[in-house]
Amino acid sequence: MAKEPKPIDDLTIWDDAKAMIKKAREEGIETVHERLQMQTPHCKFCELGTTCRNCTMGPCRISKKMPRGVCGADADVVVARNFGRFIAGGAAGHSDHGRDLIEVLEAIVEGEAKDYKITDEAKLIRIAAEVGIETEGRDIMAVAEDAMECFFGDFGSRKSEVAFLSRAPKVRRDKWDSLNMTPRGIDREIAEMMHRTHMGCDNDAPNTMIHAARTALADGWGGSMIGTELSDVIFGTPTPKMSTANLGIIKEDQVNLLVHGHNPVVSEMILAAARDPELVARAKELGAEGINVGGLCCTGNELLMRQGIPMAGNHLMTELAILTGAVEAIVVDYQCIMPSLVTIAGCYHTKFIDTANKARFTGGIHIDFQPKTAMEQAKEIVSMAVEGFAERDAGRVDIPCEPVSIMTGFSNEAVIEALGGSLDPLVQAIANGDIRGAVGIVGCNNPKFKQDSMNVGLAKELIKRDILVLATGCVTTAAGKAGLLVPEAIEMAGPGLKKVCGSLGIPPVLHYGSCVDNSRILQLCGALADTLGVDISDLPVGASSPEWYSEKAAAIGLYAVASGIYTHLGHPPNILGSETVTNLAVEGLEDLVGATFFIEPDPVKTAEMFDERIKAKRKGLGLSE
Ligand code: NFS
Repeated sequence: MAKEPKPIDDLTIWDDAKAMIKKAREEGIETVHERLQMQTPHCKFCELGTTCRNCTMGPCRISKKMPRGVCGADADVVVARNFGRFIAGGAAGHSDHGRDLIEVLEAIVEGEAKDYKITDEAKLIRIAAEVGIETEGRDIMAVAEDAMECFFGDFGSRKSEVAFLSRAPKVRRDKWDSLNMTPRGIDREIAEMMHRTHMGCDNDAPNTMIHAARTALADGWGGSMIGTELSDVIFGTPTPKMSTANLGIIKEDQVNLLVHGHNPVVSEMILAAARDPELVARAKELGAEGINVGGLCCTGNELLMRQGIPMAGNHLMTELAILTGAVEAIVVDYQCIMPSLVTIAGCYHTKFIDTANKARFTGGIHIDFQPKTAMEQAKEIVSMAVEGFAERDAGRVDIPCEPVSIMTGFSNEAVIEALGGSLDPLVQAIANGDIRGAVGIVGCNNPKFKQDSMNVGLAKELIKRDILVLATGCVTTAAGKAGLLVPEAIEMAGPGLKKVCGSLGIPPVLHYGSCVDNSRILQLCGALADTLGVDISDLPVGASSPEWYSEKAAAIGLYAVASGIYTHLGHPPNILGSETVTNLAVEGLEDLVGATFFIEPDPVKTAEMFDERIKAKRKGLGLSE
């Protein structure tokens, strides 16, 4: 590489990551950090969002010198179109994941998926009743079938709104109606976004942005929410439990299998197969103490929430986990999986196994995972990992640390139970100022940031100010590694939060699940607003994705804002080439939906911004400081 590599201390806040980056450099293995450096500086037009590749009269680049593309589109139109498609990509990812859960439910109903079952019948009945399905005295499979039909219907074009929109306050739904922002069907809004951004269609940037918000809402209150709720129905609703995190969860004396991706349909079955006595016996025959399943990214979060498996790391730890030299297999489904993992796995004995036809990796071992044959295939995968143990080169193993404890499992159901059956104690604590407000910190790592410096820095600053933090996705392991996900972390919190969390025995940063589980936070906000008789935009709450990178994170940010939640991003999406779009995002949306984005790379300043907002919202509700 021509450029001098960046000092390792600038790349991450973690010792385990530093040790593995050092090892990668010594062994001549390239990681995301070197590739970012090679790609820098990035194309200025692309950064500003002013490149258009939507037709072959172009491609065009819009600038002061060349203010219009061949078709006549200006910077506003081009930026809005690009952003709209970016959001559609994110909404499609989450929602297609949600659809996969409906298909598993369908297979259960039809008796075609013997390895899956309805684990939480009470939750199925509850959500079915919520979406208007008759449940009294009916067979659970009949209820499941109706729920399946209802949710499949949410993806289509025959409804005026998706079913779970009933969880949003009436004032909010009226607002969406008046703005043409009500999500009608999930696939419909995504397809319409592709249509609108075809050359010659929606050539009015604000109008395109409104539809982007509608598409994002279809994700948050539709596809993601269906994904979360049906995962709970099929695999169980999370309850609080303890686990561990960081690269130290990888065990020298065990077969290590890491699950990576998003959908619990694959990873839950892998975990079950890893407990198969025959496979465990075979692992022991080969000299291992057992089979250890560790989590990466969001499918890790799914298993952590429900089964308490240990977490190896978040997005920027995925390459580094393989560098321990002790991972027999990395099993992936889809989303957030760097194709570089195949290459790095190839530098070791690690088998890279992909399981989804819609996410295949050249050079990976492909298993076409189907609900019908799930356990059989999961055993085949685990068996590959077990046999791989014999190929491990002990001389190349380096597990850089001991794991730290974390607490997980905070579904809304679990929180309400901990509160004694209703949200009232939480409302009380907010009203008396012990909890001044709440912020969800969600999403990714991005090598453009010192890994987890923002994720952790912001969480610490907020809890100090008695602002409760809900963490999901890749922020989870960040918070966990920083010691924020254990009850003892109340020592880092302000006096009010310390009192409330201390009395409940919970951490001041609650692990709320994977990225699709941000829908849990939406539901909670809806319920809080209803309890108080106000709109979501009146609540002292916020959302943040400090180190975001993905289309999905942008969709999350936009559905949060469109739901009335003031939302922080650590760096801007590629929209700065349009003043109209930028101003709408950071200002204009306030008048429309009662919230905006704000962009701020510094965690302390970000916390101050949230603090100000929360003060104002508390005042608006007539609450004292
Ligand atoms: Ni969500 Fe970010 Fe990916 Fe999960 Fe992690 S990178 S958008 S947090 S794993 S989806």
